[in-house]
Amino acid sequence: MRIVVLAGGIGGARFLRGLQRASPDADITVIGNTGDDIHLFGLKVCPDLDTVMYTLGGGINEEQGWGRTDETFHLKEELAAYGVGPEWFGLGDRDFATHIVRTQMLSAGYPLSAVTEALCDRWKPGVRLIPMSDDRVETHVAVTLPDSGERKVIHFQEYWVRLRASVPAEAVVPVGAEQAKPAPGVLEAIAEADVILFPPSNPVVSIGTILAVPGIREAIADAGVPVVGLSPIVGDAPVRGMADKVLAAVGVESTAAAVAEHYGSGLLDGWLVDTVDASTVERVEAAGIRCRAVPLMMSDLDAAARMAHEALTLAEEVRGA
Ligand code: FO1
Repeated sequence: MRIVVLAGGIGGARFLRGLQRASPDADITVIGNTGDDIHLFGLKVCPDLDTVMYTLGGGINEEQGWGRTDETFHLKEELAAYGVGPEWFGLGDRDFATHIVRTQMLSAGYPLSAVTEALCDRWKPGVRLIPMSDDRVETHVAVTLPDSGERKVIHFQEYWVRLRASVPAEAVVPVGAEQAKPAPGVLEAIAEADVILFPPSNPVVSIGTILAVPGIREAIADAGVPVVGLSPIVGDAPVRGMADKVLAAVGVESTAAAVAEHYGSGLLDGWLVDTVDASTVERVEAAGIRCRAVPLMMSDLDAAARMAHEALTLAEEVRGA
């Protein structure tokens, strides 16, 4: 079975590990979000691609869900001693190596998709990981700074990591997305898929950014195969992260049903909500999306595998309908 998964960072990566457990023989292609990418110290950092690569390759810091295991921060400390920041973004020594290799290859003229493939040669994640685009896309967030009252547009990482989404996101803009082209292999993988899954990743800044690349949304809608998503919102709050902050920016309430409606029946065929949200199943089905309530807390690998199994079961149900 050929499965295509649109993935952001931690939620997407952990779901993918469950999917590999639930469907060990599946041929999985991951279309990774690159809107979180940031240039720091002259290096290109791709947090979501790296989170998927390290998680599936066994190199992730399990506790925080991003960055490398067994990490040290000497380089960051040395840079700080020169007054070179930002200090708010935690790049470790082992992680730096990835960004150096990536930047070197990009400078030599390789596209990001080829660079990602080369990095994955080391990590062997067991999936084909493709960035959504080889073109530069950067998510920016419009905020009003609490101290100065100044309205400013800042990089997504500054909003997420430095400000911890503590001020309302007034707008979320995937800068460059409109001009971006899907990376080689993205549209082909979608066209050849048997099932397309949206893991419980952020619907605005992860999956929303991937869908903002012209051609990807249309290809998924036209694929003619079941498209099934899992709600990142459980009991009206995000399972992890601060998805509610960016959902508000696009006028979507922070509920499992509202996120399903936001994707819409033109895109989604099936939607899984948590058992605590069972009362919303009817509302989602009324929107033309087949819905089931199952446990959606990815507390460990077994739980993630059960979620993946439920998603594949719902996909088969949709296919047979
Ligand atoms: N998240 C944090 O909360 N603090 C950090 O200092 C931080 C550094 C970092 C470095 C490399 C990387 O690949 C990811 C990193 N993240 C960090 C996670 C990242 O900012 C976000 O969680 C994702 O971009 C959202 O998917």
